[in-house]
Amino acid sequence: MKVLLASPESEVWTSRKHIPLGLGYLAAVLRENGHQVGIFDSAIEDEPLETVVRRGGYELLGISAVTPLIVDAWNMAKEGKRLGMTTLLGGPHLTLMPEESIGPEHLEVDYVIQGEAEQSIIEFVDALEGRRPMETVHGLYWRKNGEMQVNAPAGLIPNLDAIPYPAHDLYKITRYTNLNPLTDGLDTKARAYTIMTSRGCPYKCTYCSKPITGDTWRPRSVANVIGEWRWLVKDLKATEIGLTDDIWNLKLDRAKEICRALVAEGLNTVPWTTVHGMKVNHTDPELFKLMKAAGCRRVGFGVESGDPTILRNVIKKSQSLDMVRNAFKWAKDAGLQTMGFFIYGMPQETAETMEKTTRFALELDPDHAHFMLATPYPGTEMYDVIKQYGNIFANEWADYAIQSDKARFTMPDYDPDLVVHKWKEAYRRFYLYRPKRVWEKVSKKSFWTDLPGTVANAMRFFVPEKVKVVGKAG
Ligand code: B12
Ligand code: SF4
Repeated sequence: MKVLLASPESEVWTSRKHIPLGLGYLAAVLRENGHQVGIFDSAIEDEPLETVVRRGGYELLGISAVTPLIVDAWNMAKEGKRLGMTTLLGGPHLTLMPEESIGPEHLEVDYVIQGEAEQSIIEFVDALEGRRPMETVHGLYWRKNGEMQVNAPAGLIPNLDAIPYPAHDLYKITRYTNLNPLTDGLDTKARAYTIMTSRGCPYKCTYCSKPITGDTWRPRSVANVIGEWRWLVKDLKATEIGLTDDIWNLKLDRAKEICRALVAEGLNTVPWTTVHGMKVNHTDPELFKLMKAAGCRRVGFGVESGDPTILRNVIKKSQSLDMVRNAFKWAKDAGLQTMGFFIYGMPQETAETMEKTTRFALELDPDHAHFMLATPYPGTEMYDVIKQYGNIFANEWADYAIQSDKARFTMPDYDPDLVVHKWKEAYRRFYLYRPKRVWEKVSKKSFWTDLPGTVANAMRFFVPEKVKVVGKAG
């Protein structure tokens, strides 16, 4: 079958210019099973979908969506139906809310697959071509005689070494800018690929939506990881690599083994970063030294809060402030750039707790700080708590994007205006009010070459908003 796997154009995530790894995995299994497959990533295409579909003669359109992009995905499915294609949706949002897209309001969607789909998509294409009953396709939501049918779930893939490497060769790699200009990218002109060395995470942070990869950590073997890394470096000429695991360093020994193997294989010439962030309590000084030797340039850490009570009881991060301090110190001592992720406005947050977070960011002083507004994704504990005690403002799924600068909910004794104020203030205090930081920014070439972007960000974060602030704001 001729299958086009697609990522919709984002109206909410303008800076995204990185490869859609999940589609690469699906493309690889489809290809391995004899199907003709293409990847259409709207973020970087220079032709309309229609042109690509007609030229390739594609019959099936498989669209991926995270929550903020689901409306874009439905629109793309409408276009697919107009072109006479069968439409299939999958990805994080569809795993959380599969029924929404197969209901009567979305007849543009023919099928939904829930969860990791490397096995189900092959079963599904087999069923479409009449080689097995549709009822036997795992994780499938579909309509039979107008009624919704829900098949048996797919479950997590136990042995990740058994699936092929993502079809990295199908990405139009020169069109991607970098991993993420806001946080992870080292070089905006890089041939930047991503790699996932494990899936899943046993922690249960209350804001984290991990519908796809789940709670069971499943590592790939070191040999399997190194094989893909070698392909990226030697054959595909990667100039930057991003690790996108939920938690690649869960087992310290394995993380060190990967680093040693990168050195032994001479693959440490291409710089890499930890995109999603590392968990601070699974680190030691030796790990960072090995990472540095293995080519790592920058490490990200989920710090989240500077208030121990919010960290322990509200976020349930299972890490202490001292663990965070140690990890930053060890990483800096090893000569790595650091990046911190911080959240503003979790339930129960006050001016005091958010002030502690800002002060903690200033104390840690990472090379890059990424301050985010708390966002209640469906399926998280945070979402359930707010649904029970508060009120979620988001009317549309697009409001769930980090880029929309609005508080997303309110609760008793919680001030959403104050949250936005403290969040923006954190950017100003970290980047604007310190001469060292201002100099770092203006002395970078990108500051001047991307002047419109620079000005837009400055307006967004650095112009103080007029807001009535309740409580003590640091
Ligand atoms: C790395 C990452 C990023 C990086 C991407 C960098 C890069 N170069 O890849 C950055 C920082 C840019 C990023 C941005 C965002 N991210 Co992000 N990200 C991730 C992370 C950690 C890994 C993604 C990945 O590589 N997955 C690997 C592949 C194998 O998984 P997959 O893509 O889900 O694909 C599988 C299935 O979903 C399914 N599938 C996928 N597509 C399709 C399509 C069809 C037709 C079918 C049948 C099946 C199917 O099959 C695939 C193979 O098993 C995930 C967490 C996670 N564990 O997945 C979060 C995650 C996907 N991100 C998330 C979010 C919220 C975002 C943002 C929306 C943030 C925001 N609010 O703006 C943006 C959206 C960007 C965008 N337009 O896609 C959430 C999504 C939650 C949700 N409810 O949708 C996740 C799950 C994190 C979390 N735990 O909360 N992200
Ligand atoms: S935030 Fe990170 S550590 Fe916490 S549950 Fe999600 S993936 Fe795991």
